[in-house]
Amino acid sequence: YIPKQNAQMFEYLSRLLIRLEKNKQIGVLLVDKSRVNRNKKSALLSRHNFITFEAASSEQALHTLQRHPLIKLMLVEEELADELGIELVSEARKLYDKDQLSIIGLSPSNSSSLLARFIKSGANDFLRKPYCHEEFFCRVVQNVEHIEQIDAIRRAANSDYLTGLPNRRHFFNQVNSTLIRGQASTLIRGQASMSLALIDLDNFKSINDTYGHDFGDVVLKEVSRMIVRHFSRFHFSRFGGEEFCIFLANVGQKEAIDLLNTFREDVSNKIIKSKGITHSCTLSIGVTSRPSKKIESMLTIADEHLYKAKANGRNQVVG
Ligand code: GH3
Ligand code: MG
Ligand code: MG
Ligand code: MG
Repeated sequence: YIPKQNAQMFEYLSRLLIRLEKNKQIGVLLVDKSRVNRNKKSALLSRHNFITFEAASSEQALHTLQRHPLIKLMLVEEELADELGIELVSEARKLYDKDQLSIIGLSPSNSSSLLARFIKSGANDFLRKPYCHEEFFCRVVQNVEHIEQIDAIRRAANSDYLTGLPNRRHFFNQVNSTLIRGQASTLIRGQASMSLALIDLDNFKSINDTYGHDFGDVVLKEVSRMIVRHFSRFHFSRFGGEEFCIFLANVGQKEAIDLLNTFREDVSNKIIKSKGITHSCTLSIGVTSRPSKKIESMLTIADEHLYKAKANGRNQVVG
C-alpha cells in the first residue's frame, strides 16, 4: 500500500522508518517444527529488522524465552515437535503475562475452533493460514505495539516526572518483593543485613524562597543524578517533595553510614549552577540497619533518626 499524496507519503515513510528502528530492539520467537517454515518467517521478519529466534519444540521455546528477555512476541504453530501449540501457549502464559509477551497462534482457516482455543489458552491473537505478507506484518506490528504501549504506561506509572527516579509506589513494590523473595529465609534466622535511609534536603524551602521554584527543581534533579551515581546497585526513590529513600540490601550499619556520609559530602561540595544562580546545598540522613520483614517499620525508625539529624544541626547522617 503506497499513499498517493506527497504529505501522506512522507508521514507514512517516517512512521515506517521509526518502526524499523524500534524493531532492532525486539525479539520474535518462531515456534514451528518445520525448519523450512521457520526460515521463511525468519527471513520475512529480518527484512523488517526484527531479531528472530527459532524453536522446533515447546521445550526449546520455553528455554529460549527464558534466556532472551528481548523476545516480546512468540508465533506458535498448531503442531510442534513435542506437543500441541496450545499447550505451549498455556505453559508460557503461566510464566509471562499478556503485557510481557504477546503470542500469536497460527492455524489453517478451516479450523476455527482451534483458533478460538489458542485465544482461550492465552494467545493475544491468531493468524489464519494461508496469510499474505501484509497481513502477517500487520498482526506482528500490532501486537508488538501493544506491548510497547503497556511498557510506556508502566514506566510513566513507576517513575517520578521531575527527576525520573523511581517513585514511592514502585520503590515499595521493589523492596517488598526483594524482602519476600531473597531475604525472607535469612531474615527469619536473623542473618540478613539491610539498611534503609531517608534523605531530606536541608532548608530547602529557603532555596525556593530565595532563588525561585525553578532553581529548586534544578537542585532536586542534580541531587537525583548523584543518588543514581552513588547508589546504582540499590533500590532508591524520590519519596516525595525534597525527600529520597534508599534501601541498601546486604549492607550493615557501618558500611551504610560510610556510604551515606560519602554521598552527603559529595552533595555538600557540589556547586549547582543554573541561569546565573550558583548555590550549594546540604542534606540530612536518617538510617536504620535493624532488619524487618516490613519496610514500614524500618521507615519509622529511619524517620526518627532523620529528625535527630535535623535537630542536631543538619548536614549529617544519624544511624
Ligand atoms: P528542613 O531542613 O527542616 O527539612 O527544612 P525544609 O525547608 O527543607 O523543609 P520543609 O518541609 O519546610 O520544606 C520543604 C519544601 O520543599 C517545601 C516545598 O515547597 C518544597 N518542594 C517540594 N516539592 C518540590 C518540588 O518538586 N520542586 C520545588 N522547587 N520545591 C519543592
Ligand atoms: Mg521534608
Ligand atoms: Mg521538613
Ligand atoms: Mg527539608
